[in-house]
Amino acid sequence: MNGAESLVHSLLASGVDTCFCNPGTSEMHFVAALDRIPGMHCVLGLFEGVVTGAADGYARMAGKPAATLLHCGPGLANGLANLHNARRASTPMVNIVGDQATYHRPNDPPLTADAEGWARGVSGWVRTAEDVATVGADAAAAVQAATIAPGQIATLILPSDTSWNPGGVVAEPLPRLPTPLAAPNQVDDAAAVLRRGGAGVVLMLAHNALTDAGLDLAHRIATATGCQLFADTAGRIPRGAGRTPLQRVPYVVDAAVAAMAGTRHLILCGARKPVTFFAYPGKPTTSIPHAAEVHVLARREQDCLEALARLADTLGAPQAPPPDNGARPDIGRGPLTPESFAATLGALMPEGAIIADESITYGRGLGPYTQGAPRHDWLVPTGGAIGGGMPLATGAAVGAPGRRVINLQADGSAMYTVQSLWTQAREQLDVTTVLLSNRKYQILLGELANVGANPGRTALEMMDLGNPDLDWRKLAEGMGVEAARTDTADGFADLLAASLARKGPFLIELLI
Ligand SMILES: Cc1ncc(C[n+]2csc(CCOP(=O)(O)OP(=O)(O)O)c2C)c(N)n1
Repeated sequence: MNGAESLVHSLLASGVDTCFCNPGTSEMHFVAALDRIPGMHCVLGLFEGVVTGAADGYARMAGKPAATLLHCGPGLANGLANLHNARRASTPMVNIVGDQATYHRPNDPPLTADAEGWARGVSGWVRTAEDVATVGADAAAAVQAATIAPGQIATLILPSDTSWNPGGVVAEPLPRLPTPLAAPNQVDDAAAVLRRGGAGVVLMLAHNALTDAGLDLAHRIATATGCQLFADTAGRIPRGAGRTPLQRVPYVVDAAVAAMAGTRHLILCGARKPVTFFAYPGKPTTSIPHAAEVHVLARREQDCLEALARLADTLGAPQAPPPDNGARPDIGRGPLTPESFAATLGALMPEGAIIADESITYGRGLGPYTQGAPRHDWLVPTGGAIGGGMPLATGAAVGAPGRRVINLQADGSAMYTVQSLWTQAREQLDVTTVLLSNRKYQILLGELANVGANPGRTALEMMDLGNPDLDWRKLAEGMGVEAARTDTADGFADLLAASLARKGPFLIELLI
């Protein structure tokens, strides 16, 4: 058995059975091993940003890490932005990065780069395999590291001779490391705040508090005390009928400050204290008032769900009647607007839908329209690096077969990782892409004004995607995905309904 074979066997033994790949010469033995050893689902991405973003989407839905296969430092570097998004979502992931043979590296061949250095900025665990005999053990350690709560990226760099040399040893899976519990005083402090009355108290949830069990507990606590419930920017937010609705801190600073204005106490359950995306001249950088007190019910690496359960018990919060999320909206008719678009989505999205939301400006009003829709999960590119949406949708469809993925996708962001469509076609994934074609970087037009800059011709041209116009039907069809275009609310409703009734990927170019 060579090192590559021991690596594949060890990954499978540790429960990693899906690998998003973009290989090169130094990974040929790994690819050959994938061929010989059954059980690993290999998915090709035609750019590394697709590979890493898809591994992120997969893990968010499957609840376990995928592996990626990346080619040397530059291949890893191409995938960094979506690794950044995955890191901000605390997504578990195991990167396998092929590299020069140990004895060839000193010759400084062209693809030699500081792969470890590039990996370190996004990974919680980095190791370069040094010996064929321990490659299997390295793989098991990588999986163990990736699954440390709340989840992190583990990167194993694999010199090609550790891959092809004989003497590989399959490693047994390592136990999952226990998640520390919140200390008693963390729970007691939160309970004391809530006992004084929930008005002005915000409970902000993240990680495993954002599960059905966590939402039920939070609903009990909120019903008993009157506190408000918020979700932190998170990898996956469960939503829809019967589930406690959570507020989100808006992106726009003034709206964020307004949303949090009444906060006297902020209780963090795995969440970060909310800060604005950027600083703007003369504006605050945190959305909560300065006088608000911050309490930590659970730190991100602690068991947030368990802390929430102890808090509910300490408060004696009884079972509460199910939340009323309001009725599902009717299909949006009349002119095509963000509201009619949102209403149609809320009216038609099926039970179990997965929404991969990179709608940027056009989707800001989606929350209330989709709250009463059947149960679904909401995924966003958590790190603000655009180009995450299409890969997330692709990986989510691999990680949750049988569920329909709806990718709400702004056009500018789509162009970063448009190759995702090809993977969707090849894997025949059930993804409906709603391509929101405004032919501009609309958000940046707003940002230009927010920073107080003057919109001159050159500045405006840097935010204009027209001249030439992108033809999304041709782009999609050129990658094997059927597509149709519409610029009306009725047309959107018809196309969305039709796409949901079929198998495989479909793209709706919505001229907005
Ligand atoms: C990796 C990365 N590159 C660039 C940016 C800066 N950026 C933020 S939003 C944006 C444009 C988004 O345009 P689009 O996706 O078309 O959405 P719209 O604003 O039109 O709704 C850009 C370039 C970023 N956030 N991340």
